[in-house]
Amino acid sequence: MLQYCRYQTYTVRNLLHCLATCRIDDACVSVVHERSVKLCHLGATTAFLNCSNMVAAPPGVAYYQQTVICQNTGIVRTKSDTCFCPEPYHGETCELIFRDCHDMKDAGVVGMGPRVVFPATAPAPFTVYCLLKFGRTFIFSRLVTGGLDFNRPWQDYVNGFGDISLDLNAEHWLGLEKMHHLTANPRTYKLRFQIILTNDSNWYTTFKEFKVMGSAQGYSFTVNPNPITFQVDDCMTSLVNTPFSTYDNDNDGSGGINCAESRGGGWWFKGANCAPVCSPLGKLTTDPAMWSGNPLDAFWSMQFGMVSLANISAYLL
Ligand SMILES: [Ca+2]
Repeated sequence: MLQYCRYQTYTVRNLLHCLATCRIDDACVSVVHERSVKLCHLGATTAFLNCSNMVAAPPGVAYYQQTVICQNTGIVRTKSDTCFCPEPYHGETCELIFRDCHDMKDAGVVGMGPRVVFPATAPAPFTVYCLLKFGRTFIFSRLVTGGLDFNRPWQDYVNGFGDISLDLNAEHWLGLEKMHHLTANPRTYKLRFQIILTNDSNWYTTFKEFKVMGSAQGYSFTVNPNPITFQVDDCMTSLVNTPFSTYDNDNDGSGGINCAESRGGGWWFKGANCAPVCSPLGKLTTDPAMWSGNPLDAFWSMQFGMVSLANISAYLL
């Protein structure tokens, strides 16, 4: 005769109801369901283990031994007794959390596209664009010929805009609040700009120890002053501790000009000349003669010569 160790008995509609009752009870690891009387006995241990209060199961019971308890809304795969974990949770019982795309890479997740992460300080999980082969968490991507308008107000830059689920190009701005929570993770992040020109050449600049402060600091950032690579103009180190600016929230420190307005996009602008003149989100001149060195260009370097920008993105490593 089947025996089990029960600690709680409920009246239930059916076996599924009995299992659901077990799943929301942290102490429950097994159930015995008596169909005829609609009783569900919850067990604090699996039925085949010895325990002090074993009772004999009545005949005709449906018995289910759940050997895995899934946390964080994970669902038990009853055939294999493993957990199916919704992102950002993973691990044997969904007890681990993906804080960023790097965590996913470390866990063996592959591919690219939108994934759900949950940084430790964030109030809720959110979606980022991941390139998992390299553990990249994108913070923005812009196609110069793309359709996404980057000339937006403060709240859009705080919350993020663009739809990263739309396509592979995933034009978007993740949002300052999410950047803040991501870089508040214990991991130290590198920030890398990737610039692709219309001749398909790739350019990178990588900075160490990038961290975006919170709203109280105007979402200013800190970064190690020594870039790892330096293929294009350094547009970051002189802007450390500079608050973010948009056309409707001018924090560029110059009373005579609104840099975000004149450049057509939000950025960490500073000073009367909005230096340094490499906002990746600014306007792009339509005059080819002006492509090299025009302060209104989107992201220029003398090294680019007459070749224009096709895509610029930035990601955390
Ligand atoms: Ca100003």
